[in-house]
Amino acid sequence: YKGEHNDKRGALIVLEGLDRCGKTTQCSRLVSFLEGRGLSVESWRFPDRNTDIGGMISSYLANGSKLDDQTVHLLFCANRWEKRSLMENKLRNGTTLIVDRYSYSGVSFSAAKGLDIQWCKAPENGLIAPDLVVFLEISPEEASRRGGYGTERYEQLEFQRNVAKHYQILQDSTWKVVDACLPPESVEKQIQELALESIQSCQNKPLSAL
Ligand code: DGP
Ligand code: NA
Ligand code: NA
Repeated sequence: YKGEHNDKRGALIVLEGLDRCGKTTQCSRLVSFLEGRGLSVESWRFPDRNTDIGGMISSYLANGSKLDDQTVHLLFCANRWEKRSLMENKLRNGTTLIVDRYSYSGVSFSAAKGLDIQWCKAPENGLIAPDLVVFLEISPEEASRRGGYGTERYEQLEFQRNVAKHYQILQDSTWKVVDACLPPESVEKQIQELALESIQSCQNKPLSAL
């Protein structure tokens, strides 16, 4: 006998957006909400700074190490690849993953530096495709006013404008755009509805690849 729970796969739900769009807060609120519904759910984020590769990324972001743009791009990507099989196991075992950033950050941030977008996309191919991408939309100017940027490498207005342009290029019909400037409770509610719908409807779809 295989319980109903084990027959259902989890959903891969990604939140994307510029730095300071509120993603991290919304991710944890969504996880609490889904847990409250008795669902099996985990909070993930990329970069995952807890691996060796993640440590290299973290030091790069803190401006502590100089690496060329291509090398950094491949490190971020490798950081997703090193979590791929665990991700697949969790999803197949019925756990929904709420992921703070994924390949879209990878491509947008690197292409914003001037790297060719197709070159950036290539190594992401084969990673698990999300069931839902929630894009928290905010203007770079508005984001920069939110408590100010920290000291990390990418947290600069001009660069974030460029990232925003590339997010726009990547956006497709599977993305759900949520206005990040609405009151937080309203943003939260919209994301909850999108997530529940995605968890429901992914049951009929096999896992697929980017
Ligand atoms: P976070 O921990 O979410 O604040 O992300 C750290 C910074 O790294 C943030 O400015 C976004 C950026 N970032 C996230 N993923 C990638 C990626 O795959 N490639 C590049 N180049 N930057 C990324
Ligand atoms: Na950040
Ligand atoms: Na964040």
